[in-house]
Amino acid sequence: MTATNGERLYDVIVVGAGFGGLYAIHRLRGDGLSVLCLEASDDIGGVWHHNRYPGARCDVESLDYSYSFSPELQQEWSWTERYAAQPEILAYLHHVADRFDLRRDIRLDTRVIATTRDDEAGEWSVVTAAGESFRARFLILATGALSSPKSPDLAGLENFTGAVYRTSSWPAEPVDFAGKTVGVLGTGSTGVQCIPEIAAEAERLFVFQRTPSYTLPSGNRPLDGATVAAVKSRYEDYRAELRQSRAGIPAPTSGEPGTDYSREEKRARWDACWQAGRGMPSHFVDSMKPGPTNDELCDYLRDKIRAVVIDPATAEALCPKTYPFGARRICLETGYLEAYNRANVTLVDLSANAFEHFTSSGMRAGGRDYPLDAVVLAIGFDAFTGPVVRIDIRNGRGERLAECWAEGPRTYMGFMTAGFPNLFILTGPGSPSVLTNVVMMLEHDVDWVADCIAWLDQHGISSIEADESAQTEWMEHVAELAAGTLYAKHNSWYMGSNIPGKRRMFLAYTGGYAGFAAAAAEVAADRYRGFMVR
Ligand code: NA7
Repeated sequence: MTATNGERLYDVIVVGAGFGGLYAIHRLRGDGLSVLCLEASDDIGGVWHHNRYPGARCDVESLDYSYSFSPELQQEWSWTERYAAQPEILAYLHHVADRFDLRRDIRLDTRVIATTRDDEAGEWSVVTAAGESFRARFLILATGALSSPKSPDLAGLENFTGAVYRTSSWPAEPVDFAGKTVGVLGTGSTGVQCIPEIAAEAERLFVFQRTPSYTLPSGNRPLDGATVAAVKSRYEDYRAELRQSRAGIPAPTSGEPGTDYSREEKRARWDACWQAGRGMPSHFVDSMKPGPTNDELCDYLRDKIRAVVIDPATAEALCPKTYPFGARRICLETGYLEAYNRANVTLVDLSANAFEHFTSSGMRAGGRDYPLDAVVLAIGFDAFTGPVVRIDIRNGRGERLAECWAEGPRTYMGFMTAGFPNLFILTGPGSPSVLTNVVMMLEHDVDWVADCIAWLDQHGISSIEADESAQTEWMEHVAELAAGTLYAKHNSWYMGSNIPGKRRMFLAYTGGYAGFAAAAAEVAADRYRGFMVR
């Protein structure tokens, strides 16, 4: 097809070649559509390409955090660990790209910086950093929820003459910390993963902590043949069960509230979860809700920290006290707490010794200088909206999406935002997104979008967009559900509160995968109720 300006017109342009983008190419191509995938990086893999810091690992089990669209792929790929490390996940994505011959539709080193809708032509014009332009009838942002790193708002960092590493864009070549004094900033999921690895290598490690995290032992281990074979023998049924769940991951539960049990009985149950590396959040049905069971679980987890970390002052500083378990993302760890028992590791509590600035040779906090050879920034992401608004997206009326979202993102079911026809977002704000097994969620969203495009084409409809009132209703529903959770009462990247100036609101749908998928299917079956077609 040819665009109105004489360029080639693709049916669909997909932005991003991570888990979502790769499956989108496969599915849309299978539907007979022409697809072009534009990827900013020099290779595929999305966040799994960039986040190659030491210790990087998924916090969803590998047998679950993998594609289900191909039974053959599912059978032929064998994960080696319960929680796959970054190199194995990246190798899997490369395998998928090769096996399904996806690379021929991907342009690497092609960063999309702007896109404008031409309403008359019914085309999206996409402009890249190199000044190239491409056109398509539909645009799909497969840009991920956690792919836009938070900018380092750290005074004096530009004066620091040592090495600065960002976990979110770790160098491809090996980094050698042997003999070095290293400082790590950030103790979220990423910091918790890389700190034990760096501690084992560096001469000296200072961990600069602003807010401590609740951590659970991951219970990671090599996957034995019998476990893998048991899942593979019934993979379709297993996936179907996950699709009926809240988060798309197994959540073993007693089905009972903790309030039915004494403190000692609860602690005995939690000890079993701690040993197994499984089931802590879900064992009691009220563990993750405000109330006495959650309060007791917080006490239990703080006692665990005190039991593992030998130095009492360090243990106390590592105990989260300003927010409850479940209000922020739970961090799975391997050797994290134990790392603080090493003679070469020092925790610097920035809540008591405030960060002042970087110097040419290190960092100053709480009136003290910390000489450093290298700094590792594990300071997080501008979640959900960052990857979308960093592209200059304009509709046919010249309105910028970033401005439309200035008071917070607005979508209908995460898929589309009113006023921007034929622009789809995978795992967009207002969808269950990062509260689920994201691979399952992405497959769902790709299928929903592909089915929608197929329906539009069958009916000779050229344009679809979210209806403003359906969108308002959806966002109110999202806010209403979130208001009853622990998340809404505390600060985290889920709330956008880690980014200065970002509107504070809960950015995901907390109603769970199964309910969301059922609602999305119902909307589609009802001729895309809540969307306007032309
Ligand atoms: P997170 O969970 O946002 O953690 C970032 C950490 O960095 C957190 O401890 C922050 O402290 C800290 N931080 C951020 N800015 C600063 C400054 N300026 N000074 C000191 N410390 C700072 O990001 P992660 O990458 O760990 O995890 C994100 C998700 O990615 C993860 O859940 C996985 O799903 C994948 P704060 O809490 O703001 O006080």
